[in-house]
Amino acid sequence: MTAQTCILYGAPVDSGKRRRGCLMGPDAYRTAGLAEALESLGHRIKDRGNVTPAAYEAKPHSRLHALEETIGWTEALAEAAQAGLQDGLPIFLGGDHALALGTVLGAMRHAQAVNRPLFVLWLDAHSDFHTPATTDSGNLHGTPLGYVTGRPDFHGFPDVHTPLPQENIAIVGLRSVDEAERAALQETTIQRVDMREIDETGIARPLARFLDQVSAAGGMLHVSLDVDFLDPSVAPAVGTTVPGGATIREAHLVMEMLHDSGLMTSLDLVELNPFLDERGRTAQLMVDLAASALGRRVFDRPTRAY
Ligand code: Z70
Ligand code: MN
Ligand code: MN
Ligand code: MN
Repeated sequence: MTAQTCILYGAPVDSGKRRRGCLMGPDAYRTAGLAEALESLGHRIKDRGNVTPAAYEAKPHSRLHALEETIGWTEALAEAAQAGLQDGLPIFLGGDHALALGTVLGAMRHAQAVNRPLFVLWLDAHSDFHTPATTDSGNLHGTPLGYVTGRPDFHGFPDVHTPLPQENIAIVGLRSVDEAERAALQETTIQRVDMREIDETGIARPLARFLDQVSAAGGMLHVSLDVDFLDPSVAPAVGTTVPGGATIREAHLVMEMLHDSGLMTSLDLVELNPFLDERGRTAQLMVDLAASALGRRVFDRPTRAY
């Protein structure tokens, strides 16, 4: 296995929704032993501590929650992602999913600088494809895929100069999509793998299809893992529980396939709310999944059967 330089960034973003607690995520991951787990796999670990948002002035809004703070996080995390990608494989310890407004933007800037295409694997119950104009909840954690694909109405956010091509995105685990998102997604070439498809074909087949596409294009791959990709019975530490999610085994398989592909270049761990956890089990599961993505395995298994 190739040793990597894993660069940990705490991203205690709690502005993407109203229920508080994701700001405790970075400490929970450190307490659960993320650095030690990756180190034991032979990787070099650099923990750069927690990112802080760029200066902002909060204003009251009728619809959008914590808009200015989220813009501040977007600016700071885009810079962190760009810096991290120059030095190794950045891992963002969230924080809610609004952090991906910044991390994916930074990954896009980096990919453009090195002249490689960027792909995004979004492991989530939700599609997070809203814009500030279409969101009913006003929660900006529901918007990052809308932002990076160049949808309108992200006033005040850093300019997305070259949007991410829709066909470079796969969302896996879908089971809660708002009507406005569904209508907009239907018009796109974003690859959508819902729980029905996972039940019908297994999770390996659609994932392998996507990884083959990334590989053929010589692409970089940003992976954004939302805790609610998992079923709430095994991952209770999340504000928006949606029943019918991925099992521990499906999630580990995804991570093991990502490792075997050698394609992952950056990783978000998002939406962990330690205030809602049960004796740290969700934080521990997320650490174990990150370890699988970085090479932990039971046995080597060189051939792919799908
Ligand atoms: C809903 C909204 C969302 C994550 C919840 C939910 C969005 N579509 N995203 N949890 N990670 O409020 O926009
Ligand atoms: Mn408000
Ligand atoms: Mn999400
Ligand atoms: Mn979600």
